[in-house]
Amino acid sequence: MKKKVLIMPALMAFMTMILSGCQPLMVFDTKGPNAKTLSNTIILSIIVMAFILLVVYVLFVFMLSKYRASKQPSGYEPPHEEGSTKLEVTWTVIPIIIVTVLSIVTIFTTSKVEHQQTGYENKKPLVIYASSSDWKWHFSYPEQGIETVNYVNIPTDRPIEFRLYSFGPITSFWIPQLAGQKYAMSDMVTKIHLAADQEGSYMGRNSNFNGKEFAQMEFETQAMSQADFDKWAKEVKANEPKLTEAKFKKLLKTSVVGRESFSSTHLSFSPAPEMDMSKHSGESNKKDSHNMDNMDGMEGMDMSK
Ligand SMILES: [Cu+2]
Repeated sequence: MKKKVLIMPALMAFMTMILSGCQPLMVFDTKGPNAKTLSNTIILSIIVMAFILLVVYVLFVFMLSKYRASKQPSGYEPPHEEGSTKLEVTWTVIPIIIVTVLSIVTIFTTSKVEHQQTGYENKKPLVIYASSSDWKWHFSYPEQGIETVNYVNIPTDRPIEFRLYSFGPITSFWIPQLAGQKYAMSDMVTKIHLAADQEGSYMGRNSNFNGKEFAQMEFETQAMSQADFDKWAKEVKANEPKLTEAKFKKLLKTSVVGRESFSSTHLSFSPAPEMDMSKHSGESNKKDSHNMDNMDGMEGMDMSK
């Protein structure tokens, strides 16, 4: 009995470690509105689950002591008892309420983080294409006309829209302190919305095991002021080499590389799969934004591929 009571806090501590992505509590140390929403949902779920466990353990102790072996004569048979409607209703309704409440919270959270953050509606999001290949991350900035490998710089106080896809197997894009994870696939683009409230360096990684150098698929996300960001982008544009198709192909083949910067993007010769939506929607191949916006509703369908 005593042992079981001790297992619970140990298990909770272990779960916290797992949920925080190994680095203790990183998921709860949020630096942006979307991450904050997700973190609050996780904390609420943990509180609800801890409360359920508490009730179960209290009932467990109560039952054990109330119905423990007593000094009845050996031939004693307890009176036959019919099922209790009151109890049946109680232990059916309570789980339904718990699941309903958690479902509603989860639906609201998911819907909230799928859209632009509250407080940032008036700002135009900065679009960054984040594509993965074995085993690295490519970040293309169409607005700035630059590309980086294994690191991404973003301005603070501006919504960021990452458009994810992959040059190889499915990977998962995850910056724990800024947003939840989302899959990057080879034939379509998924979007992740986030914003950084504070300047700082945040770890990002692939959270979907995809092979030998999976552990190397980390990148640094550096959030800086808009002025610093503009200065950095200008410097990359002026000083770094152009990304040619040959160079890009070679880069895709190399398994592990460090940080790299280029003054042009691969989008010109190797466009993101969102450009060819005809495969998915059956509509003609249009690049208009309306067509791209339709993708949100299609993700469920496409995930089955
Ligand atoms: Cu697809």
